[in-house]
Amino acid sequence: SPTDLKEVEHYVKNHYAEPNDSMFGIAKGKNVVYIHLESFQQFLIDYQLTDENGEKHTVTPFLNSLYHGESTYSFDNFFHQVKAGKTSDAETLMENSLFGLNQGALFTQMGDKNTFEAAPNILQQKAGYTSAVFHGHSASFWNREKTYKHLGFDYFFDSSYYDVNDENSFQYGMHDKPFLNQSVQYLEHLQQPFYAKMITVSNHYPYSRFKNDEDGFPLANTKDETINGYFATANYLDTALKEFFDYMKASGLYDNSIFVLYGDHYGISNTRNKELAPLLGKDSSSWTDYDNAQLQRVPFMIHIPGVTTGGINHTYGGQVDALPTLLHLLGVDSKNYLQLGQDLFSDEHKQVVAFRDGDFVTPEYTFYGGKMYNNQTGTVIADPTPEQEKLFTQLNQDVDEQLITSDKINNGDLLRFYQDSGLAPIDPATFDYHNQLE
Ligand code: GP9
Ligand code: MN
Repeated sequence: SPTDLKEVEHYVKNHYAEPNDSMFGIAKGKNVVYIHLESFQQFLIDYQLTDENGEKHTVTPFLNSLYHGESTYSFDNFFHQVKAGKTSDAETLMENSLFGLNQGALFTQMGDKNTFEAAPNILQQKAGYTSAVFHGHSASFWNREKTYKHLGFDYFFDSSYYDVNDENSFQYGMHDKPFLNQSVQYLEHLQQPFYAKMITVSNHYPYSRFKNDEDGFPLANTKDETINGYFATANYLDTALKEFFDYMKASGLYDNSIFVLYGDHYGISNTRNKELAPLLGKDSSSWTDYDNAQLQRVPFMIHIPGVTTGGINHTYGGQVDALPTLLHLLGVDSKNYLQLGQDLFSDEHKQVVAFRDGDFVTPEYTFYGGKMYNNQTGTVIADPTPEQEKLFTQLNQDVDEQLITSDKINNGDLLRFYQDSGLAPIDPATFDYHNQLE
């Protein structure tokens, strides 16, 4: 209702974080290539897997080089915020700076009904961007085809645009190397500047070996097959990305593009983490929910060729913060949009990261599974001081308010009433993803 919209607008105004002057517009006019790192957790970065001979193997040498490079703004306290909608929830968060739903997936429940003011739409209307999604799987998965039209994506290259066969694919679509290889021909033909998203899948559960993975990265040696395969499929993704960057350089697109890499959600679920613990140098017997929470970190890296002021930023944030961060780098102020995250580079960015179920993490505290932990010790705070009590109440309120505001917007389809963005409404019926080659 209009009253709900007023409350939402009030929240958004109060929560807005001003851009950082030194970052605003540094990537203005550049192509944006989003790279979705399937099931990729932060602990893989810089990880070395020890094989049965005691030899160490770096899992993601290419991503590590980006992560540590001077042309990449990397984050090491960035968390996924998805729930049951998994990949699609990550997309919801990254494209809209809104959360997914507390139950089920927004893409399937509302993706083909609601009004959105998503990244492709904003960038098209405010900065003349063309937008496209690339994904070597069927268009109907997660209701993507319909949802992307509502998000304003101009193009969607699904598996029908690729040469897919039994050898180069599995149940979730094409393996990353042929997928990225075949994507470049389409990418090259997009009108620039473009906003493109590459959704990888090889590093998807069950992380099993497949034909043509010629690298033969070793398996881990635990009792859990899922954990054992995870490093090898992540390594395959890493090699695929290295190749993709080489194609981008060869095509001449690299210098005029920025690359935003993000992990969508965990790959190893909490029920398996005790088995994973020894590989992380931890003791399974003392593993707690505190440790589970810390493992919800995923990569967030913004690689800007030519820039030399990158580095590892320790700011706490989550996927909801990605869009305002990106818009500001592109020189588009997020002020007038109903976005719930905050620019990670802003001095006003509040370091409270909400999980979808109301748990949260801050630099000092972790609230997970109904318990409050001290990050310094990793132990439960059994007797909070009065100041802590007050702070925890405040943090809980902040988190609830953000989540409730998101639910109000989505459940009430409130963006259909919103006027102040200055964006013309999009007509989903104008997009045809089946005849998009000249
Ligand atoms: C498949 C893929 C997987 O198209 O994006 O989604 P997930 O199972 O991770 O939600
Ligand atoms: Mn996923």
